[in-house]
Amino acid sequence: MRKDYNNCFPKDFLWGGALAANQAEGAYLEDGKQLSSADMVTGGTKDKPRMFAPRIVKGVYYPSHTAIDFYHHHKEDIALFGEMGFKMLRISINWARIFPNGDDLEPNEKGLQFYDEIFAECQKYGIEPMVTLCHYEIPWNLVKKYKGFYSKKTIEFFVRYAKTCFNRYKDKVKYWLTFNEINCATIAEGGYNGLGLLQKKDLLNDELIPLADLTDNAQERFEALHNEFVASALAVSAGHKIKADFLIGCMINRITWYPLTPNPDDILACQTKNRIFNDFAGDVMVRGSYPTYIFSYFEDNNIDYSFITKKDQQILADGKVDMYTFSYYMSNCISTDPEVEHVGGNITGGARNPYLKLSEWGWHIDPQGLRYTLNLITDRYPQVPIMVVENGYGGIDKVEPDDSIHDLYRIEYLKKHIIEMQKAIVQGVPLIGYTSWGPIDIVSVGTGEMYKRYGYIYVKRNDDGTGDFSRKKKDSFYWYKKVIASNGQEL
Ligand code: BGP
Repeated sequence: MRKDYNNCFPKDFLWGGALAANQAEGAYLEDGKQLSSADMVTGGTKDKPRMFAPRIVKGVYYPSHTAIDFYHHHKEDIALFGEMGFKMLRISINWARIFPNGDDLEPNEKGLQFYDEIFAECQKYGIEPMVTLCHYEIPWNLVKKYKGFYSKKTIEFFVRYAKTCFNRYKDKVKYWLTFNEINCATIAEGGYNGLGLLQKKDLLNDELIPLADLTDNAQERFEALHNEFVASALAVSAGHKIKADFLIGCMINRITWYPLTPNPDDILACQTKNRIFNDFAGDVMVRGSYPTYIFSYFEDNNIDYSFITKKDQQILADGKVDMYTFSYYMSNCISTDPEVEHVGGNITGGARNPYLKLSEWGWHIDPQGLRYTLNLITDRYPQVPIMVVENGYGGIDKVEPDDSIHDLYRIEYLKKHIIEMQKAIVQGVPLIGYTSWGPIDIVSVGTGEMYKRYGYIYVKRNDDGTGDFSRKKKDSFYWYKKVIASNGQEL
């Protein structure tokens, strides 16, 4: 019998929110932590605006130097998540807290203790943690010494770090993600993504790197991505040995692409875009092998793929992920006509879809696109459960004189996306959870600033460095609490 729309979320559906260490924690050199790649990249230039890089605003470094000081406010923040009724909190562990230089032989106990505390707080409120091991940052030393994941050595360091976390937290954490939005490395601008794939030539000192000085080399980028796949697969296999019931997932940035017109040129261009950006990484990680279409892409782009060895192929086949997780903020259009209007940024940009509204950042708002994407994923990987681990509305919030914040646009955005998830579930999508992005305001990855806010909880922290870090509930706080309490029935 067809499921009832109003009552379709599974009883144990994992409602919650998602954060990343470098966008929230601050305390960037505290308790033994050393620099991470996210601490080191500055803004872009006027012609080449920054993407995925912190920025210095009047002497205040964003995101990771201070951020919202989650490092010292986590008890208060997790209590607020508990009050909203969260079933799950997705965080990332900052690798440089655990292995400050990346290649250390022993972990930093103080760093490990910090996440012990986080998980203890989660437990207090019955919140299931989900951990991303690498969310857009690696220890800076690995970038300098080894060129990040371009070196096979970094695979070894990542696996040591992953095993350390698995062993330490195995009784507290069941859900793990290896790399955040790993597929962004298929695009030049997303290539370094805090993963240290690119670096300035002749890097000698710990100097901040302007984006414009980063170099891109597709050969190195795809080799580094391959090494991440191998590192991820080795971690999956090691994780399952440590605890058989771990659920370890891939995390893909899904920007669903539509052809702007029925012109076959647009349709084929769109197919290529979807294959390389949306499908490739998931295919490797869920199916355990490189898809055939990628080889002609490599050949067309003069990429020598002899780095895919027999041994690595076996590692990929042995380390398939248990679940498919993804972020979804928007869809985009592809056009082969250079004259058409384009909106959005480097990764997030595409041809303007006349049927959709845009966010303040030029992102197409497309709730139905989420259902379409969920259906595509289910058709492609019917064997694994699915989670939406990022989705949300980044906007400019206004604090009223009485400290209230009426973020109805955010409620509207989330509500429409949740309705489409309902429909997808009714259509048979095995969706097990939803962690919306930035449940508390954090530093934006795209702008490096605070004024693009996603939270249900407002953080009084401004880009000029003012603000006392106090937290306030927005209207969406009460709304999301109701959504969770009613298991998605009251929207
Ligand atoms: C995703 C990242 C997040 C996050 C989000 C929103 O790509 O995984 O780290 O920040 O996008 O992007 P932004 O902060 O640019 O609005």
